[in-house]
Amino acid sequence: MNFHVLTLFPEMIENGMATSITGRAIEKGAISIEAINIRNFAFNKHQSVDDYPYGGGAGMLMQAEPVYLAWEAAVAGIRERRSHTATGEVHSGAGEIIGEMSPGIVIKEKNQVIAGEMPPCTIYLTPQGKTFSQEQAREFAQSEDLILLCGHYEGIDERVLEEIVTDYVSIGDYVLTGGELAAMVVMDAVSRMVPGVLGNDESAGTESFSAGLLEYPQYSRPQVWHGREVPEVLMSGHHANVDAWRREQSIIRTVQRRPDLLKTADLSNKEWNFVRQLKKQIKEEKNE
Ligand code: 6GU
Repeated sequence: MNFHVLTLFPEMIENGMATSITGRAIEKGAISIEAINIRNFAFNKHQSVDDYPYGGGAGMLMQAEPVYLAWEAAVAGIRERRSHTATGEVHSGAGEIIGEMSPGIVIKEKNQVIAGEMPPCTIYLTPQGKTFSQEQAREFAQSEDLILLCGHYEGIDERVLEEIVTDYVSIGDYVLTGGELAAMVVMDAVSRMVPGVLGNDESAGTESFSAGLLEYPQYSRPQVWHGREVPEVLMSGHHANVDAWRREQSIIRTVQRRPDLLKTADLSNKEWNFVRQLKKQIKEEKNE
């Protein structure tokens, strides 16, 4: 997975992703992150990247041209790398199409990419986008390259968005000062779906959220802390009982904290009855 981030603050992206699991994934080569500074593409008279909005109003807008040139540089880099990858893998013929690699890119001859290629997925991080989800993270993880566009000021000239953006993504209903943190949220969630990024220990529990239930509570040593005991069943060594207890705790927690998730949960009839019972109990407690 190769991330290409178009931003006015490349060091924020580089520093933010260099730590912990994503940092290790970069070192291992399971993911790569290229932060492209939009300011390097401000070739106009004043080397500016922002200007006042037509029609008036507060704040400044990012101009179309520097954003477009930064995007073109990202796409050119992707095509260049893909054409190299193609040589050696694809046997060249005399002009006819001889193979297909990296979705949408058709190889005609050695090192030659022809028309019909699709530009890579380009994500604009904006509170006006579709709310990001685990499902979307899984979809994005199928791409070999993702371009992420981070806005600043009051937004970006609409015309360049129309030309380059394939997906509008928000990370929640609140407003950030810029798209960088949102881009890092997306890259983190996508990265952990990429094979080789998580170790075996870390990948356990990955699917619980997508199954429509929250994770069960967990405990480690000591057995008593601040007078609080670890639930006895977890000390029993009885695996079936432990699994049953955890499943029940997941259901209780989901009903209490995120009842909206239950819509997508796959529960047995017995468990749905348990959910009804829990909901009734919560309602009664509220009325007391
Ligand atoms: Cl993706 N960008 C910005 N600037 N603010 C946000 C957001 C994104 N998602 C929620 N708030």
